[in-house]
Amino acid sequence: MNKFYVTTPIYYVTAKPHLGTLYTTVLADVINRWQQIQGKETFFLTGTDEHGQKIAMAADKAGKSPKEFTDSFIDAYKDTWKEFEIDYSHFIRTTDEYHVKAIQQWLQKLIDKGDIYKSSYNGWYCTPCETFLSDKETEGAPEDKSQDGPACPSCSRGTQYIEEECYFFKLSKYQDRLLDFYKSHPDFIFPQERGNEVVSFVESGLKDLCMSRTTVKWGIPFPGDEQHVAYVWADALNNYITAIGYLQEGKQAEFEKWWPANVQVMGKDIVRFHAVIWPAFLMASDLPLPEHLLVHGWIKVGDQKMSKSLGNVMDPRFLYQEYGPDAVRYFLTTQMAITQDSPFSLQDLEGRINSDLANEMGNLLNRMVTLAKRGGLDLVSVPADWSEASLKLQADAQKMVKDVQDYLDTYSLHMAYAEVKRFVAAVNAYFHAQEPWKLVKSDPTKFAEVISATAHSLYVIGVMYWPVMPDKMQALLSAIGVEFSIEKNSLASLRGAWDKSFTLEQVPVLFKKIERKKVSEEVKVVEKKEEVKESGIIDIKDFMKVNLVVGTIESAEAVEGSDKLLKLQVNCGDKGVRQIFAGVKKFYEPEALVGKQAVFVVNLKPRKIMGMESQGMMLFAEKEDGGLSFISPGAQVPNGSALR
Ligand code: ME8
Repeated sequence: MNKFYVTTPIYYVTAKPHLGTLYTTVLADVINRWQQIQGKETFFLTGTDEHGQKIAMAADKAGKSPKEFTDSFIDAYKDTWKEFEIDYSHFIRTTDEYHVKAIQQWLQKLIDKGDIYKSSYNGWYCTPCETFLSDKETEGAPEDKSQDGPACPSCSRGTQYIEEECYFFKLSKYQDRLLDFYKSHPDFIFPQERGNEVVSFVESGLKDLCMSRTTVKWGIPFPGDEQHVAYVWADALNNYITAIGYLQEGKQAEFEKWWPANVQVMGKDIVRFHAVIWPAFLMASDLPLPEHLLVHGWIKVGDQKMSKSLGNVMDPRFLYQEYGPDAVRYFLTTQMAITQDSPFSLQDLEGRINSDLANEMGNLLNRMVTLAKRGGLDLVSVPADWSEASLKLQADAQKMVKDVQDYLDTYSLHMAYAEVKRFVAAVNAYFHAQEPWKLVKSDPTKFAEVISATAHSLYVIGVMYWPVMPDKMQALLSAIGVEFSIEKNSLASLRGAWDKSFTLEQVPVLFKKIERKKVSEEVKVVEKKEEVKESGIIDIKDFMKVNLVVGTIESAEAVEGSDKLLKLQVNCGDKGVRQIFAGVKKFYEPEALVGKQAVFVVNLKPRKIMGMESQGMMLFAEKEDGGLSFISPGAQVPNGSALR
């Protein structure tokens, strides 16, 4: 099969994209490009999920119609993907007309088949996840249904009780077929541990799924019963087939060409939807199931998942401007282990840029080209003989390519690229051991051989890293005279003996070393004092606008690169755990603040500090000596207590 179809989830457009959504999308892009250099014809789908209660509520809060609201974020998604070289084939929006029509036809098909029936639903619902909780998940729910219900097992937020007429999908009917499928396809889900969780969930028993809502108006009208709109996941999951022509006139051949998907990439929050409901929908539609699901862990900030609702998201734009797209793509692909949750920090990102990219790779290219040119070697030809060390390097390159291929067959991206990184280190070791700076005078033949082996190695590195860093690897390859194209420089071009000639060009600065200074400047910009408004008398209404609460500082750490800032995690009770920056490094050791109650403003517009959000302000009193002292209540009070 020479085709490859890869998808990302379609993201809820309640805000601009963030580092978490970028992570998934970069992984899918790397997979897509990897397939391209293997000579496959590929289709890469991404897009946005635009219906449902969550979007309707967010739009309402913003004072916009749902469509106006979702429209306002689309450019931000498309621009960010463009900046990060995300080469998608199609961007689907679930408000697209072809999708809406296909969903209505699909629902009708299932109604006709008897897989959808009308009844009524009552139970607890999590709006942020757009999920109905199972019986097991609602054990211990409050008697009083008007209260917030049990915490959602996925996002830990409160749930609401709903009671309404709805259409059900006979999910329970597919329980045995699903279990048989998992058994006969043990590699359906990568990594496999995530598959085990799914099997035990299905084994514990599936209930039929509510497929429509009457209390939500923002959705696809249910065929034949316009009081109902399609449940948002019933609408969203099918994007993977409507985008390639499912149930659209004249598109059957295109649909059959691409479906089933080879791999569908997602975070672990939505694995149940994709590994249980989605396959059951496909079974009911008599369609084949996707080959694989690739399920990755969270990008975390401290102990928390990075998420729009927690407000701790890192803005991809900041990373793009500060570090460039390829370095960020490199970091996300190679440093985040797909199997686990991984913390993200700018310090780690800068560390990798400086050591892996600027030192190891950039310097190697630079030193090789500079030295070769100094030795008069603008054209590097194939030597008559390869030394033992060069043959060893060549064998190492072949092995590395094979190992990468094996790892990528199971979508172990971070493991695969760890092999390329190891090879870069091996080439550096070879280059230094050969001491070409001495050979340039003493043994020009050997010198030319070392340069050729290094140029061949850089060629292999350039092609192998192209899926991760398309722009920088094209620059690397053109420095050794290779105009990159997928057809000419595919994986196949790396196999066989080393027989290439290279024309050495001027070396670009591939990756600039990051000076910590740069980050401090950023901090200074953010720290710049807001203009103080002319002081004057205010009335009580003005005072009441400021939401002051007591919170407990759960953790505190110094912000590296800043001589002023401490980063605090503050438990503000029902106002949540807030990340708040305070410019008091000079006055307090971080440990001295941990466990203390203090006063915080919690309705300030969030500010970006080093790309992270500060979600409030800690209050201090000025001391006589110019120092600052925090303000605490006279007695221990519950977190979130208001000041009046
Ligand atoms: O769930 N770390 O949309 P969504 C890693 N519309 N990945 C993260 C992340 C983090 N901190 N935060 C988000 C939806 N993601 C539905 C999907 S598909 C038919 C419908 C990524 O906007 C990750 O891929 O909440 C996660 O699964 C997805 O964003 C959730 O995006």
